[in-house]
Amino acid sequence: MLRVTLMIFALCFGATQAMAADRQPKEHIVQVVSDYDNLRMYYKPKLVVIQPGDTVTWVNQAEEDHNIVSYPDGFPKGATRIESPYLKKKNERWSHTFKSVGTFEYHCIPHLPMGMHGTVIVGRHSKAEEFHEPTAKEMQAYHARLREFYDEEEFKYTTRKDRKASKSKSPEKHAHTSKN
Ligand SMILES: [Cu+2]
Repeated sequence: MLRVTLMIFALCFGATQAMAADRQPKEHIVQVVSDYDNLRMYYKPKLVVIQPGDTVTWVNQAEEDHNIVSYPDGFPKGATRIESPYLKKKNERWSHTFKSVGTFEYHCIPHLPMGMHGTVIVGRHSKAEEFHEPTAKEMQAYHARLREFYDEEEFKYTTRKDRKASKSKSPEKHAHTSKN
């Protein structure tokens, strides 16, 4: 893993001007916690702030099915969406090296209603308009994944755009203006 990380680092190095020349890429560990006593499933820490080229490794703390999946509109434009396979066994791990700057919002599909979500900020925060805008096809695929666990009535996922639209319908005035 380290060798691969270093190789990616070497490949990206020339293009990533923001990265300090003397900085080595780091690995950040996020524990994937199943707290059966308190009926909670969560990522610990819930937020990691890293630099481009760093790797985040999620480690399953129990024998429980969890995954790490980006919301369709929860990652920066031009970046790769993250979706892990299921971590099933205790100590099973999955790593992702983040090359693009911005905010990545993710969650665990089966435990989303329990609030199992997390955030990775790479370099700096994304502005709302910098997030990936999902295509209809991507939304369909994402809803198909959710339907493996929930029916439509049980779970509705709205995009950033939907939320913005429903917000602007309210009589409340906002200072910002829309680009559209
Ligand atoms: Cu989970």
